[in-house]
This record gives sequence, C-alpha cells and structure tokens, in this order.
Amino acid sequence: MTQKQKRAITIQDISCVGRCSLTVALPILSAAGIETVILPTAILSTHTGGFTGYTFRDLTEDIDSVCAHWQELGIRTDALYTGYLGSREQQLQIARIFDDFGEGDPLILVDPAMADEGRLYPAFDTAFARGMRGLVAKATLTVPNITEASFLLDKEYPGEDYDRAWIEQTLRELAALGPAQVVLTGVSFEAGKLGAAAYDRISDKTGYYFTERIPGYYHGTGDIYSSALLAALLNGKELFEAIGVACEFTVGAIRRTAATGNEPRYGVDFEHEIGHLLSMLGIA
Ligand code: PXL
Repeated sequence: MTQKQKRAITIQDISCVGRCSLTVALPILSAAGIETVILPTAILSTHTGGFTGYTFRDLTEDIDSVCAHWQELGIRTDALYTGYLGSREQQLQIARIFDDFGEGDPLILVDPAMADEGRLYPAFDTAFARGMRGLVAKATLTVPNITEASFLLDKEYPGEDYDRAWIEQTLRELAALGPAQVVLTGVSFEAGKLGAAAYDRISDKTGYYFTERIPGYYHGTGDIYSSALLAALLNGKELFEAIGVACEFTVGAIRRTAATGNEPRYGVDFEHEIGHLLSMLGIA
C-alpha cells in the first residue's frame, strides 16, 4: 500500500527575489513529495542581505485569522517549520500556533534564521534574538549556524576559534533549551572542509558530516539546508543520514552557482540539484 502523503506547514517570509525562505522551502519540500502548506509572515521585494531599498509588507495581522480558518477545517500536520520571522510579535504568535497544531506530535523544526558571520541580520536586535530562544524551546529540532547558536546561548561568538569539545558542548546546551535534536551548520575543523554537527538527546549520540568548502558567502543556503533536512526526515531518513543529504544538496547548489559566477546575493542554483536530492532520498 502506498504511504499516506506527509504534510508540512512552513512559516516564513516571501522574499520575492533572492531564493531564500519560502521561495526555497516550498519547491524543495514539494519536490520531495510533501504537501507543503505555507504561512507567509511578510512579503519583501528582496531579502535583506546585500540589497538596499527593499520593500517590506508585514503580514502579522493576517496570521491569526489564517490559522483560525485552518483550525475550522481541522488541518493537521506532520511538521511545522519556521525560518526567518518579521518581529517579536510573530515569535509569540507562532509559539501559539505550535500549540494549536500540536495534535499528533508533529516534528517542529525551528531554524532561528537571524544571524551569520558573528552578526544579527539588519532587521533584528538582541530582544528578537532572546525571543527566538523561546521559540527554540518549543521545537523538537533546531538548526542554527554557529552565530545563531551563540546568540541563543548568550555565548561569545567564537569565529573560527573552536574545537570539537566546543561544538559538542554547544549542541548539548542547545538541546537543554528544549529540542531533542540539534543540528549546527557551518562547522569546520580543517581548511577546505565544511559541514554540520548533529546531536540527539534521547540516544545521547553526536554525528558529523563534511563536504568540500567552496569559498565565498552565498545567500539563502541556510534555508536550503533546513528545507532539505526536513525533506529527508519526512522521507524517513534518520537524523545522522539526513544531515549528509542536506549537506550534499546544499554544496551541490553552491558548486553550480560558483561555476557560473552568478551574483551570490541572488541565491544559489538549487533548482538543478533537485534531481540529485530526490535520488539521495530514493524517490526518483
Ligand atoms: O534566512 C535568510 C533570509 C530570509 N528572509 C529574509 C532575509 C534573509 C537573510 O538575510 O533577509 C527577508
């Protein structure tokens, strides 16, 4: 018998140009066979990294009524997935949505998309970063980069100056905030290699996956990573395998973009990697 199709609700902004947040989550999850319900939190002409003059329409006022309608319809979900959010108020709203759609114990993935390279994104302040901790506390899985982990834990950002012990301690501290599973992205212990570290609190296991490091800063790759990770988990991969699938997919998209010389602020060519993702998931 064919399995019942999985459903995910993803809550993030629409950056119309720049391949991040919903414009990557929706195609990646859909291609992986997951019915993807979207809850846009804001509409921007572009994302906020590397562009100036972008428009921003906040959709906070619409969120509660959209969810009320879904509740009337009895919508249930296998996963809730949040990324870039517009405001502190949205963090509180979304914490309530996690409760409202909590029936059946869905996987709750909170990607605390708010910072990179030691700095918060332009729209955010430390109150927002502190608020993100409250949302992470309600997650079953969180996927921060090292900068985000530092903000979540009020630790000094280590730059490149960390070791295995620091990573494993940080994974445990993040899990102690609430989520049983944690994936840290952007981890590197040797020149030319970059990857992810994962921790599962229930089994007390840690795992790593590394690929080639392609020099440069590419926008939206955190969102691509989290979306592919969720696609892998909802297709039955266990955490330590899923981190590798997401790494290979993301680096493949970066490699293609680096080869063309396209401007990194427009995001990476994940579209041509979708076939690769589906073959890694064994569904094409
Ligand atoms: O997660 C990346 C992202 C998503 N959405 C918006 C952003 C960014 C990163 O800068 O600005 C609006």
